[in-house]
Amino acid sequence: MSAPIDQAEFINWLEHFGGQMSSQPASILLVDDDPLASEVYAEMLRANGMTVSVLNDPFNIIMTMERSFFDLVIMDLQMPGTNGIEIAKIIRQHQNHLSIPIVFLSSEEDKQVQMKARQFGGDDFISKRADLDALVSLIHLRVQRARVLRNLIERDGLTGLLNHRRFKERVGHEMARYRRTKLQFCVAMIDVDHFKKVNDTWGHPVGDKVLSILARALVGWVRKTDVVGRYGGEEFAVLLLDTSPDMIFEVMENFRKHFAKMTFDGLGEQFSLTVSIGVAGCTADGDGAALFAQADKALYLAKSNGRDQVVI
Ligand code: GH3
Ligand code: MG
Ligand code: MG
Ligand code: MG
Repeated sequence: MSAPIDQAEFINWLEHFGGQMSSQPASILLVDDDPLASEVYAEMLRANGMTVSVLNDPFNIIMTMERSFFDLVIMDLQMPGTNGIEIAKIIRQHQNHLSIPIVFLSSEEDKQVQMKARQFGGDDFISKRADLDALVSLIHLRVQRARVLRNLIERDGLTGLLNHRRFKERVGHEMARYRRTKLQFCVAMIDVDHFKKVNDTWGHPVGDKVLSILARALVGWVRKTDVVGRYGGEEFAVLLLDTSPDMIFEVMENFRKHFAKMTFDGLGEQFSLTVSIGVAGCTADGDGAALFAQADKALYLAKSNGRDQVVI
């Protein structure tokens, strides 16, 4: 139904605005109980342009993966008190980590064990005796494919923004971080005023174009570390980190004015639009859902007060 921006442009856009594409070094989590051997391996991978974190205690795997983002896990098969297959099972129990590639690295020659490793969520099995070039090219291939898949899963095809589900997850993570760090963050919900008229007057493709321009304008407006999502049809959401409600009010108020001055092309005729915005700041006792509800309520008030305004 909606015409996506073309593939090359989409990739470009992802690279520019936070999608992890080819240009960024692969970030690897190396899980091996042997501190010495794992450091040697890590250094070899670093020498090949990768960012490598080493985890010697496999039981900390989930905590480690929740703290930082990794493109791929390389795991030793034999570890004291557990083994790589058990740890892979644990990883795969978490929805967030369903698609991360897991490569087993082991001196294990037994084909049965190798098969079992694959059965329980391992993507590859590579011998510790295999040469480094083989490992490096395998990693690059896996990382590229995983990045493309992740972008398809997490992003909206029309605008390239994080989709509703992924955006909500991000807010959940920020909530958890807020409880640890007390660094305030805010959410804004942005809804185009009378957008249906755009479709009715100039057709759906013009409406689509407006939405992708609005998406870019929003991304350009906030800091690179802030997060912009497509919340629904013509509704967008922004997560502003380390920001108080007063600050977000001002940022969004300025955006509202900026957007109202933009003009769009409707089959040769110029037109402009306005947005209504609801903002809310995180609170110590609230959760992600409460924050969205509060921003949504503010948006509703902005609409019922006459649109083209920000309500906090
Ligand atoms: P309001 O000021 O109350 O928000 O009015 P509105 O017309 O913007 O809101 P309404 O919810 O009535 O209509 C939203 C419209 O957005 C209807 C739907 O067809 C359109 N829409 C949703 N997603 C897309 C999309 O991806 N592309 C296009 N072109 N239109 C979309
Ligand atoms: Mg071992
Ligand atoms: Mg609307
Ligand atoms: Mg709407």
